[in-house]
Amino acid sequence: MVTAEPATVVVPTYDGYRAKSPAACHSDMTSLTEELKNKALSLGFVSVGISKPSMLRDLPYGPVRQIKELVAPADDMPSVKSVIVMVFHVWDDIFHTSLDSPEWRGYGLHSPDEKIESYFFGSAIMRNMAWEIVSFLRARGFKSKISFNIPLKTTAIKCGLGSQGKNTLLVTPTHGPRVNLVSVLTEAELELDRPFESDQCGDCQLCVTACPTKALEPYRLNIEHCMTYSAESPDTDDVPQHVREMERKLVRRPTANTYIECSKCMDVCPIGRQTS
Ligand code: B12
Ligand code: SF4
Ligand code: SF4
Repeated sequence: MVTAEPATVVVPTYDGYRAKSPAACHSDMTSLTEELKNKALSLGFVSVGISKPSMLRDLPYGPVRQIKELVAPADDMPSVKSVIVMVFHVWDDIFHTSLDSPEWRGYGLHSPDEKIESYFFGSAIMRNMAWEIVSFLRARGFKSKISFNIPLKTTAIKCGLGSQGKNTLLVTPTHGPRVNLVSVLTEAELELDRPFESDQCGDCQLCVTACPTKALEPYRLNIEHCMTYSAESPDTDDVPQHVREMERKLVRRPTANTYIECSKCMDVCPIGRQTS
């Protein structure tokens, strides 16, 4: 009887490209995944999960008003094999601070070729941390990039990192919703995590009742009633007058071009309060 030799495949390793058996590939995949996760935790992320494009087919892609076009991982990086989501604990108001240039007027009121400077400090800090993961993967021969263009909350659920709360945010078991998210798309094949299955909210409604403008129904946000949208869109006419007034009264503005985005629906959540 003649049996076929296990197929050999070529995988990138620390010391370049060389042939490997499938068993060796599997253990390489496990050790690369472990090393990558440990690296992410040592950088300060509180958790990290992994999924792949074929498990992310039914997510809410497309435009969110004029705010953002959410795309599938393969539309952001055609050769993507694994999608990594990393969770960053936001423990200080600095992470909610937004700095816009004086020309900023709101989504949809600028042409795409206008150069407008805008920084959200939570994203800026996470982006720097996530670059370390991109460099880690690139040094091992895998094309990789940071992405904020995929729907991060629902992708995080598929990566096993938490559930979507009644505030519509990702609620993590350890830090509740008091987190920000960033993803890295990579050509590396990594071990996958299982999607998070349960709902953690139960009978709680604290975020829904705490929202100053009543922008929330359970699991649903009325975007134009959210003070974050109102603050980010100072000159649009789609925000109701009473929301605009409340936002001008309640949203703190440390300097002329900065404001601290509302985070009431994150702050009140009892989940993960001990660690947050
Ligand atoms: C657009 C956007 C906004 C918009 C619109 C928000 C929205 N909910 O869409 C505005 C400007 C209002 C906004 C506000 C805020 N945002 Co924002 N935002 C985003 C962005 C870019 C996309 C969000 C998105 O996916 N919208 C699409 C819609 C379809 O998603 P959805 O609301 O979750 O809709 C689902 C549910 O409503 C659900 N649903 C509807 N009906 C029902 C009924 C039932 C029964 C159930 C179960 C579900 C359900 O189905 C819908 C489809 O899946 C992400 C970054 C990213 N790339 O993902 C950050 C992001 C979601 N924002 C974030 C944060 C922190 C905030 C704020 C707290 C502001 C702040 N201080 O930073 C507020 C919170 C407001 C709120 N409660 O959602 C974080 C969330 C972190 C977390 N813990 O999840 C993100 C991930 C940014 C980041 N990089 O960390 N945001
Ligand atoms: S960010 Fe503020 S205004 Fe927007 S839904 Fe949360 S609590 Fe309400
Ligand atoms: S405050 Fe309550 S309802 Fe809102 S997300 Fe947290 S557990 Fe869920």
